[in-house]
Amino acid sequence: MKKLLLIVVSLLTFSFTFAAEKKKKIEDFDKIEIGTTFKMYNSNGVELDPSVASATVIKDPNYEYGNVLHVKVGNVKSYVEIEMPDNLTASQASSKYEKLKFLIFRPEGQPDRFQGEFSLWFGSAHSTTTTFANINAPVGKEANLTYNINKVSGYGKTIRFGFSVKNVEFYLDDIYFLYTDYGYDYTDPLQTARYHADLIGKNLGVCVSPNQLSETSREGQTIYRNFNMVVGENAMKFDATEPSRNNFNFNAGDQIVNFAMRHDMEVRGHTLAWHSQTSQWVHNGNYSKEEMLAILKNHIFKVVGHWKGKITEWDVVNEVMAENQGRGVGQGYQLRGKGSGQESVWYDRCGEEFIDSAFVWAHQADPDAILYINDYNIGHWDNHYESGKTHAIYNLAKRLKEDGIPIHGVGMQMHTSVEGLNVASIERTVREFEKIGLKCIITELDMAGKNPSGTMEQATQATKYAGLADIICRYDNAPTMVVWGIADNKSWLENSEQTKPLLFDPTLAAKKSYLKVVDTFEKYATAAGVDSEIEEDMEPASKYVDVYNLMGQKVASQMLREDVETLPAGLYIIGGKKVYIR
Ligand code: 9MR
Repeated sequence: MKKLLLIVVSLLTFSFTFAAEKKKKIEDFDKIEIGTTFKMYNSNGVELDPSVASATVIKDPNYEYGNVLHVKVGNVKSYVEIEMPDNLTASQASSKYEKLKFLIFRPEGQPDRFQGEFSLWFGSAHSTTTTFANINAPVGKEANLTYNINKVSGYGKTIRFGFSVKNVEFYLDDIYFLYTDYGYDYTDPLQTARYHADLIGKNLGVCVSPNQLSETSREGQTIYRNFNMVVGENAMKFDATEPSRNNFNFNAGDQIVNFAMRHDMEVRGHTLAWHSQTSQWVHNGNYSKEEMLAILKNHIFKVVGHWKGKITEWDVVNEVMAENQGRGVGQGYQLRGKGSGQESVWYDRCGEEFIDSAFVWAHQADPDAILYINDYNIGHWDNHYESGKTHAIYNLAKRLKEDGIPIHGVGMQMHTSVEGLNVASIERTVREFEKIGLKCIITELDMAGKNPSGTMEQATQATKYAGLADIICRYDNAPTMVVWGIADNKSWLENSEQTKPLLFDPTLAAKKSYLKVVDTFEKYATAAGVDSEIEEDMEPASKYVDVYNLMGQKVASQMLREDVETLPAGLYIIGGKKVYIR
């Protein structure tokens, strides 16, 4: 008799409350004693004498139960100063809050024309000045004004704001910060992309350095809670692993692998044969072709061998394509050659066979590892400056595969821009590789913006990140998307704090881009129905199960099936299926 066993790990009770707009009150003056004065400053931060500019709390002339701030500006552009709530500092407030909103009332007798710039400071740090324009505050009517906040640093505890208009008077009330609360709690696994990616067997990865991996730091936690794959940003490169000939140092890489194992994450190995970050002794040694190949072979056997079974996939060859190719499918490829200014030490001294050999050696060193060739400025198939190089690497990967070389796929680094990325064109490339039986994954994604404060641009970025995640969810030959860094302020890209290329902001709060990626993985996990239950046709005999973690290590032998729910929270493989225990 067949028995239907249901272990419900259904998590339908949670809900996402993304993207609600919230406000934080700064001041409404109602609890401040009438007659209290606030300081006024000029645009150079010099405090003004009350005879030049004043701000006094008065009873609201339009509403008997409330107070307002009566601001009088003389012949100097003047700005009122108000303390922020909760001891907020300039840097905290300006990174969390997006807009300043307040009510203004201009009494009868004021000129109709009210034109100028609006300016805002946090403490003495300048945040925003608008362009000269009509300010929409008609005489005799209450008006709500809203201005964008730009991030500043510093510890100032006040805001200063006002207009570049002289000889005016107005009332201020109901001053608020506005912000978007995405309702994201990173300590709840169900709200993370990782949770959903795990369920559908896809990888969302991030590059890391060992110093980011403390489990007690918010950064370390952000990494393992939100991502299920890591890659060493520098730790496994040639210069890090073999600093002098045949002397290997696996320390930094081991820290990454151990962290990954503690958190059931996969590891990508990056990278074995690359011209850059190859130790000086290789460049300077004046080695013959045979010696160079022997050096590379030894390196690959030692490094891949050291992490055999622990590193799932390797970038075997990195950035070997010459930059400007201008060629189509079937028209060959050009490698980084001598005199091009882009030499590869391996290609120069060994010729193309170093590529074929590197793949063969990596495969011999770990037959289970998935092997990639990786490059930048590839991914867009048609009508794009990347197209020629995309076709060239396609031609090379196809050649390798047809020659029986153990290559499994192509890694598109995708150091790209919000403006330059065309998701449909990337999908076309994934499909083209699928047709020739190769994987095609995203290995070093960052998407820089052009406009330093653009909220619109960040919305577009979110849509494009989600578009790429969507490809990862739909194509079997595209199981992986790795971002090149966690927070916008910590990236190899210059000015990244301004161009905001990544998924988390400098405070490690999830950006809209991350939340859209979560939504995407969740959509496919829900459609696959994998998070609600496991069903098994089991004979009564299999009352006991072995339980494995995601690295395939056994964590419990012959456990009573109904007891699996007592396991510590996490993902397990039970009866060949992923099961989430809350
Ligand atoms: O992000 C890496 C940075 O910390 C290193 O200084 C740099 C040195 O070349 O390498 C960066 O990572 C590169 C990656 O290994 C290969 N593709 C391009 C990446 C960005 O330069």
